[in-house]
Amino acid sequence: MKQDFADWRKAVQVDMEALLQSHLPPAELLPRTLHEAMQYAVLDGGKRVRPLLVFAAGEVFDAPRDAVERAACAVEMIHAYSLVHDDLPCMDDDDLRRGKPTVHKKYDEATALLVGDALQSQAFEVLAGGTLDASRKVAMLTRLAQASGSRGMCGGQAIDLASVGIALPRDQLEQMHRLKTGALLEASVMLGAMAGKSLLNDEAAALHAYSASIGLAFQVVDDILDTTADSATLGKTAGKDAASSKPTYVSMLGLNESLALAEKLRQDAHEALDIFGDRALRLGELADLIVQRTT
Ligand code: GRG
Repeated sequence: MKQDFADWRKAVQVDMEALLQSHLPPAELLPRTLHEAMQYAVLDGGKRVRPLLVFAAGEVFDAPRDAVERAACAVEMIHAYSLVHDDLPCMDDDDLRRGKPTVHKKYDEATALLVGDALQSQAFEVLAGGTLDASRKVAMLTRLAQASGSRGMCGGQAIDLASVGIALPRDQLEQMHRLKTGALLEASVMLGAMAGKSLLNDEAAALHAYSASIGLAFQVVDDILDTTADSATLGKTAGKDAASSKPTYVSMLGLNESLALAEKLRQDAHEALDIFGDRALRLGELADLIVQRTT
């Protein structure tokens, strides 16, 4: 019988803590402050949604464990770097992340900048290691580079920064989120899949449709939680978007319509998985988690 979802999720989260630790430079290694701050940014915190997506997609395509683990560490390192940089005074200027002082508050701004830079390099080094054949690794490295660069997460962040105080039309708001948050979530799904058996075209299209739905749902729910949850529960400053007059789904559609949209996206995600049958059970459960999460 299949392991209960909550147990599976917990097991992946526990494994990830040890794996991330093993793929980060030891805190005793020079330069000690930088290595300690990298560990501070990555370990002991976060929902590990992106690694969970890698593991779940890897399961659909029978991917070898080591390759899945490396891909999961790589996407989480890229994600952690983005949070560290996003929290800097020149961007979102935040003091609280994952229930702890942000890296620039705990250390200083220069260290936070370097932590992000070094985590990004570390992510690609980890993904380049292991025993998958070289052509597959190059494809995975390229995918992660595209998802995190100017045509992915960084590009989304640039649009976000440029749109503060501007009422972006819905299609442009969606495009911004597709890049800023959606690209790395999709890369997590695709890397898990690419680590396993070769994908058929309709399978790649189904994963793309699934990722698009969960990516948007993730953002809609993030906007909902920003207005309905408190900072202690979220582990980051709540109410930030409204305070900085950022366009959000809640400000655009209202709370009820945003909740309905998140539910519709959850259903779309499940539909996209139909072609995989039971093999995609975990991916379906993760779509539920993304929409029903409270942090
Ligand atoms: C600085 C290049 C660069 C990019 C920053 C991801 C991002 C782009 C900024 C984070 C700001 C933010 C709150 C985005 C909304 C969605 C999001 C990514 C939330 C945080 O992700 P979670 O909820 O965080 O998965 P945990 O801590 O659980 O890992």
